[in-house]
Amino acid sequence: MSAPLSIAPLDHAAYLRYALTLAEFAPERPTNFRVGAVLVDELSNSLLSTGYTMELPGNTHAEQCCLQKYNGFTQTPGSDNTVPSEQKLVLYTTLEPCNKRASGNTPCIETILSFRAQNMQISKVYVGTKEPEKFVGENEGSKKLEQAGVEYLHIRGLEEAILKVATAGHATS
Ligand code: HJL
Ligand code: ZN
Repeated sequence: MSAPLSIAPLDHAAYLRYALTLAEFAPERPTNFRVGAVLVDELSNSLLSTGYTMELPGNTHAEQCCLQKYNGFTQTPGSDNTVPSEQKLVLYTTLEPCNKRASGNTPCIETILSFRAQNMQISKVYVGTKEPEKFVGENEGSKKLEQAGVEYLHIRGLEEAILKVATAGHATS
């Protein structure tokens, strides 16, 4: 997928709003959050992949779906998948990527960093809000990204809307 977008280059709030529209496709469940994610080449301003919670079969996260789909588009057996120098991969996600999952599944931080091992460096992660301390205590996702040299940027203004979508289906107390 590489589509021209009507989103202006570096309009981070617009990309996050787009990710939020994707989050609304996720099923409502009391045991996780509904999240949307978008992978963009920041240099050409092209959309590379999208994902939302449980888009792919199984108990999948938005970032995981987005990156797994991108891998599916680009991976040709025997080919070099290095990000060309004219590309700069950045990930937008409505919620801070997870560093620990209550299910014990692979956290999205590991998936994001594993892209680097395949020479597909994700330079920046733009996030709409931190993960609420509901399922796994404090999420250290942002810290782990920064420690690994991936820029982590909180884009402000959509927190309330993002949490409303993320927690739909949760019991109110
Ligand atoms: C992010 C997602 C999603 C979460 N976070 N960034 N993207 N669902 O698509 C984080 C939350 C975990 C719970 C339950 N949610 O999802 O901490 O069952 O959903 O592995 O810890 O873990 P599982
Ligand atoms: Zn995750």
